[in-house]
Amino acid sequence: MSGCRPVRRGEVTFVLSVALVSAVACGPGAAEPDAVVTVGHLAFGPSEVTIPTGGSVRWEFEDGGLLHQVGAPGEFDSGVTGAGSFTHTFERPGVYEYTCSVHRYMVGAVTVTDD
Ligand SMILES: [Cu+2]
Repeated sequence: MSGCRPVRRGEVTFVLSVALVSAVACGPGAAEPDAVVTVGHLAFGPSEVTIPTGGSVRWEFEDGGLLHQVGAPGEFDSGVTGAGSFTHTFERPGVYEYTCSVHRYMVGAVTVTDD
């Protein structure tokens, strides 16, 4: 019954494929951010967040389509948008103050700790 072996190999390959797909789905790209900031009502909420070095912040644009931008010169720039989200990973510790280029009074800060 030499036909049994190919079937077994096939099953093993299938299990490995599933494991690989799972690993990809749980990879860095799908990881939850360390902090989420809602861009709405002409403000950042919360306006200040603290994350570890290598952590990420996701800004979610939820202001009824009103255009906003999230950016710190030389650091990150979401572009002007009225929907969706923008995620940035902070590789160096420090305090990153950012604004909305459309509404300069919208200000926020990300503190990246040195842990
Ligand atoms: Cu704005």
